[in-house]
Amino acid sequence: MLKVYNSFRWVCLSILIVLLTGLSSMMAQTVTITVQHWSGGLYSGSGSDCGDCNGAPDPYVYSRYKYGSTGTWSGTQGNEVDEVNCDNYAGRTTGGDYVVSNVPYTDVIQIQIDGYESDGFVCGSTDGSCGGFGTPNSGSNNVIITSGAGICNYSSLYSSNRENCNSDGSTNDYRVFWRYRWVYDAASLNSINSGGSLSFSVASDANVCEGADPSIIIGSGSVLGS
Ligand SMILES: [Ca+2]
Ligand SMILES: [Ca+2]
Ligand SMILES: [Ca+2]
Ligand SMILES: [Ca+2]
Repeated sequence: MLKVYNSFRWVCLSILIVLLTGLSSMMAQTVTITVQHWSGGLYSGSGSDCGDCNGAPDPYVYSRYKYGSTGTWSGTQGNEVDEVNCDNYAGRTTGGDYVVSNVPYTDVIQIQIDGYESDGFVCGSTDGSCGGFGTPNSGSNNVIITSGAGICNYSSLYSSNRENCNSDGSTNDYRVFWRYRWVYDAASLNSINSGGSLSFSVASDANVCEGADPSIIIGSGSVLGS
């Protein structure tokens, strides 16, 4: 009899574990992130070639992003601006924000960098080419999404460095400044508008961004009209 009771107890315990596991995966919170290449350029770092045969250097610097667990690399963002001296940085001139949803709440943002110092035919081939995207040698990478910035607001600027890129007899280091923001997925007011319920114990229901989605939220937290 005791043996039967023990078996029954184990079956109950197993069912409970399965239920709890399923419940926790259903409740796994996801977020939407927006990542921006803010600016980029040559930095003197470990010894960039800061000269140019035609005025100041012409740094073309690119970045791309992904979230750590299962994301694929974003499109390219970057700056292509001539006559920018070392340790000066040009704002983004190409590519748009990387925006992606369904990112696990606990994930990280990763960055890769590419760059070269553009030269026309007068100066031979381009200097200090990285030859493609690669992992930063120093600076920020693998930034934990929810601890690097508060909900809704942009983070401070992060800086990430790709170093020792070499071509045409020159070695260059490149720096990218970037920032990001995040919000919870599943705008709760959409569901209440369609007859659903609103629970302030659910993170995605209790946080909406001023001036964002939905746009009717104003600074006081009031909901205007319908
Ligand atoms: Ca050069
Ligand atoms: Ca130049
Ligand atoms: Ca040049
Ligand atoms: Ca050259």
